[in-house]
Amino acid sequence: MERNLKHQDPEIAEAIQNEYERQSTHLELIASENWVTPAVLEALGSVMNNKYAEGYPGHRYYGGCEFVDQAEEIARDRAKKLFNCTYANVQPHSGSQANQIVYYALLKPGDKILSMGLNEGGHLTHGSKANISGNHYEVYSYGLTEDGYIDYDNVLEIAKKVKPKLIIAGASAYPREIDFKRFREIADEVGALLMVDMAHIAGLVATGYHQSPLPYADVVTTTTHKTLRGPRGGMILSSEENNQKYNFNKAAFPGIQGGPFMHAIASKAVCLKEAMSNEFKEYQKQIVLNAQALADALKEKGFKLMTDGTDNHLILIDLREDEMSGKELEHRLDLANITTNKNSVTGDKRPISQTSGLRLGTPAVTTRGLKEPEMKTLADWIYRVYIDENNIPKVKEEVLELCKRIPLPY
Ligand code: DSN
Repeated sequence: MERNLKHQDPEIAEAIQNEYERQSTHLELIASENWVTPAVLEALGSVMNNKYAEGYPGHRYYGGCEFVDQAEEIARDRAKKLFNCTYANVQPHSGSQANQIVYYALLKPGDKILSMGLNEGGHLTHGSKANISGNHYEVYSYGLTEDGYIDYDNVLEIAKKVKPKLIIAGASAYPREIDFKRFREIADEVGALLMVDMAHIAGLVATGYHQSPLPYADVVTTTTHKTLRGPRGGMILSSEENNQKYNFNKAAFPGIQGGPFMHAIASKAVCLKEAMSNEFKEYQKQIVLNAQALADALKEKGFKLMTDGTDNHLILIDLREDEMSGKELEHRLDLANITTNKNSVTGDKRPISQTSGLRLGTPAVTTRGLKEPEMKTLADWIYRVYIDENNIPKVKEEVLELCKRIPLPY
């Protein structure tokens, strides 16, 4: 059998090589992306891909599962140890699937959800009309203060009025620490369940750089590929007691998913082991230091930031009062080999296709090896591109120089 991709399928080999070139010659500031280690990639591209294993370790619907059982048990044990909980399901194919599984376990169609709105920084799967969650459930949204902080009093006020079955905490674009204890108090006051989607901050939670939601939430969902720096995928964490009560396992399989991706599960196990190391802890610390250095440097250049800064890995540039939209700034930066994404911000008057925010994140550039001095340089480049598009070619040249000086880790 031909084992060489380049020989067997030159077109796809070329697309992969081009993507590698793109990643090595661009600075990745998308807050949800990262560069996994070779070990994570090796497990992902392994023969585990070839195995069907519907069910759970020890209870499968297929023969020959002894080694995939081994991998899944290791992954579950590591997830429980890392996040200090008694239940983990590592089968969700993604964060969206993890959320859908939890809804299926906890809710009936028509039940009420209270979550952060998509335009405020919440996630599509937390009840957006464009998503199944927004159609199957009655969704209410809580807002942010004008400068972008979660307004906990407003959450409580709406919760008291609406009496939701489920409150969701967690966001895709929120630069500050989330007070999960406060969310628990609100949920208790109105008799709601609390789900936390910690996808963006899972790496910070694992290493103590963000309060853990596990002591407070009835159930926690996450992706494994953002700050946690693993393969693309999802996980559900809770207590074994809650799994007995709500049966998350059954909601995952056969409720929502069929065969689990055993290659992804093996790879999740590798990333969870890495996340227990001192090196990973240092890495998470640097993510936050870099985000804060970038925020400070952007402010020095005159940019307005939502909440005026950051506690975590991401920054939201506030363009609500600006002539330039998030889309235009994203486009200009793209031309200078700096990859970002436009993002709606609270009170945004521009349509979602334009937006008045730009989201920046430091997980991937920190993996690459950039530190505080480079964050100053980045802010300078962003400013020069923003102020005059004629600066783009020169900035691109400088970005390419930096990419050569600090190459990708492999
Ligand atoms: N699309 C992810 C993000 O960029 O935040 C969330 O799923």
